[in-house]
Amino acid sequence: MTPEQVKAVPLAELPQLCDELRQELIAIIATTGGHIGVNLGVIELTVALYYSFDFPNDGLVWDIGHQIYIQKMITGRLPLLKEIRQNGGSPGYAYRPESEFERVTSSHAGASLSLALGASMANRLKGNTQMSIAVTGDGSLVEGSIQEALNHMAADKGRTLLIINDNEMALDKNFGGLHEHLKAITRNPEKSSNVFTELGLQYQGPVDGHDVIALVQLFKHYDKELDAPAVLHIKTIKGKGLESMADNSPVRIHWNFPFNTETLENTEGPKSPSHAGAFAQSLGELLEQDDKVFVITPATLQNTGIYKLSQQYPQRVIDVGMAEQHSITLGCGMALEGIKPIICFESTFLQRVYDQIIHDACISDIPILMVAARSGHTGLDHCTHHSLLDLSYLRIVPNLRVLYPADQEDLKACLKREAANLNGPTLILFPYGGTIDDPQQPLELDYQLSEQAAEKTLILSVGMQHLNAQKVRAQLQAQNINSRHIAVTCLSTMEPKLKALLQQVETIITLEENILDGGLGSFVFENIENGSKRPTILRYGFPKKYIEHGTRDWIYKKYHIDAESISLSVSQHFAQQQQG
Ligand SMILES: Cc1ncc(C[n+]2csc(CCOP(=O)(O)OP(=O)(O)O)c2C)c(N)n1
Repeated sequence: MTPEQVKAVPLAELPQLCDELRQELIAIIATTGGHIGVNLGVIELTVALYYSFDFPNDGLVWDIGHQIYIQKMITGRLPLLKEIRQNGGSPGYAYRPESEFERVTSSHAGASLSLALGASMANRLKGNTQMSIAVTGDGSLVEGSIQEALNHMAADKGRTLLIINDNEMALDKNFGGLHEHLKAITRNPEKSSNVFTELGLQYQGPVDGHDVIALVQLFKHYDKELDAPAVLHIKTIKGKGLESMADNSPVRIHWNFPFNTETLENTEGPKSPSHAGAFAQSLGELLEQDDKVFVITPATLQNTGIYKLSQQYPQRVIDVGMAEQHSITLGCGMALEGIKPIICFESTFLQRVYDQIIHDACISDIPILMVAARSGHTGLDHCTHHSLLDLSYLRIVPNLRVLYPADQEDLKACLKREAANLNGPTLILFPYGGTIDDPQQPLELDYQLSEQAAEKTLILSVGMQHLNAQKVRAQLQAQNINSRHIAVTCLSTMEPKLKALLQQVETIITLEENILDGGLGSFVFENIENGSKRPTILRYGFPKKYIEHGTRDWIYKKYHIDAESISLSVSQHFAQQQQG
């Protein structure tokens, strides 16, 4: 279906079109998995927007970009929706290269209103009168950048419309001062003032976000009359059409694996015990043993594995909502008073707090422990969700201790050790998913090195790449090339015994799930001392680009960082060396 075909539907038949889209969406997401709830909630909104405005001539930005499935369906991309979350398939979030209707590539909350306001100001400068629309959820409304944009928008004169899609949910039930305020407005719609009108903005709402005909009438009115920034507050039901799933599990209705449409049972699930599970187990023990330990997370209880702990320790596991920057500095404040804050992030969102880490925590050397789950490639998630820059931008921050435990056992030990000896800002990273293959042999860890004589060839790995490192080592062994494999876990300052080893070897092979620029290979290079005989460093990691989604196996092969590709490349290096 195309926007022109939507516009050709008689107004009275729009509810029927929405019902058909709803049934089709459920059938598709039941096979692909994905963000089912919010997309079921914005069917009428999306149809009404496309019916009333002229996109992409008018501007539309969805905050986060996880609610664009209907937009895909009505902008000629139904076949692509059926391929989301597959190797080589269409991404499950907004993706600019895919269509002129996707203004940006995104999955992080908070950017929509600044983008819309910027576009609106630019249009005015050019003498154009297009509408510029941002749609944000009530959970994302908390984000600092949206608040900054709201403040600015109140001082602007353009045709910018902020639509708040209030379904009273973020990942789980929403909470907090703004949430209570939206609820109070909903209870008492006659009251003429609220936070938006007090800011000087036009406000309308709350409006039934499932009444597609009323929405069209409202949008047509805005299109004709709007001459100043406005806020439209709509109420929707997250998961409309799948209420029984929504009622039973707010978290499943947010994002779900493929499921059976009759029984609503999931037909797929996680494939192996995850690092997040191991982390949560160890964190639970810390909470039990030490009442000075407090956990903070910015709306990422699920992906960090600590959801159950938040129910067990409601006073000491604190979800601050979608407020990444605040979460770090809140932890610093607690640490000033002798509390041991453990701030749990999904690694991709840690990018939002670089200055809080540097300025609020590290310059003052404040003892906080940050833990970031899903560092590295995050599989079938979006290119914006991978954390392939982690080593490059974090290991260089002065005063920050950066650790990347080698496996799940090491992660548990690392958490306990660091929490017990916390005397400065510390960050523990761990990867997405779990370890499917067990290491062939016990791992040699950088902080436990024996004085074993150096081999001429050293293989160094970070995180799950230790599995491939062991395979590469075995392959070399088969070619009579002896090597030693060490898992590097401390990325901020190299362990002294490892540093000493670097000065003695001829070849160093580094394996990492990070871009090569600034990653493990660079760390090794920086630790070769002036005057040492320079070893050859063979580096294997991702190129400096935004990597697409895909299963780890598929992506590793595509970028030649799987065991076979690395073994082949390393063997070619040694063969050339022998010839030369
Ligand atoms: C900066 C950032 N922090 C956290 C997330 C993870 N996340 C994805 S969706 C979501 C909840 C969004 O709530 P809301 O904006 O109300 O949208 P809806 O409930 O309609 O899905 C969260 C926390 C994110 N995408 N971006």
